[in-house]
Amino acid sequence: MKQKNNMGSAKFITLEGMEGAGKTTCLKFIRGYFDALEIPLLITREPGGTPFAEEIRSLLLSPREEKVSDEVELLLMFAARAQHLEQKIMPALQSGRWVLSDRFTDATYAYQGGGRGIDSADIERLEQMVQKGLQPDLTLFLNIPIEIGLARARGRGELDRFEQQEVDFFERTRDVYLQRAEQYASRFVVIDTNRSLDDVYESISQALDQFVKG
Ligand code: T5A
Repeated sequence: MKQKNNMGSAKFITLEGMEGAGKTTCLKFIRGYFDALEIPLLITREPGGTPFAEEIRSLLLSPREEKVSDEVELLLMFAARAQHLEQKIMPALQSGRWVLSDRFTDATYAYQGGGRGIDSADIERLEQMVQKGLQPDLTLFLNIPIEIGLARARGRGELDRFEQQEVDFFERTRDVYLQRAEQYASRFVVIDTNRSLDDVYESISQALDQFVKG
């Protein structure tokens, strides 16, 4: 069931994707799409988005020898999200500005739930506490076969703490994304990015046209 963000006409869009699926590449295209329509769009990211939350991002992504507990990872994701929502996302939506977040809570269900195996009921409790009912209006999920995405991501150089995981971690992560895309079909659009960028951009344009222009 589609839930509204209750912020008047300002929309909350999220961009999700497997490693190497092309989020950063596609974000530039999406920015151009909204610029052309003269819709002011705040682009931000998770974990991160504010100076404090970006410090939490560094903690989460830096490779380290000490094992980080799965629960700590989950709590830090939501700690960063709480800060991001309070300081950046909610004020923007309340002022009528559209927001696009590069990753949001679907990533937590996918990576911490699917990848790490944390019970989704625990994630849901934190989601309710932190988001107070806020849900994205549209989620674009960039999907790619794991091996191809990892090869692309690894081609960029040094790997972060998540990119160092094994293939089966990402298989579980992607399974959850796809389950959520079915469960929340009214807000999810799955985009196959194992194609030329022109084809990917065409699919993104179609999804955005349908969402923005109805
Ligand atoms: N995380 C995050 C959680 O575990 N829980 C959470 O709750 C949240 C919010 C950081 C990590 O945090 C985890 C998930 C992540 O592991 P991130 O910064 O979003 O999240 O990290 P990345 O997945 O690495 O995202 P990026 O946008 O940096 O990388 P992408 O998606 O890999 O995108 P991009 O554009 O850099 O593409 C990779 C390469 O592929 C090429 C590009 O040129 C680039 O070289 N490429 C293509 N090549 C051929 N054909 C195409 N169609 C191509 N598209 C891109």
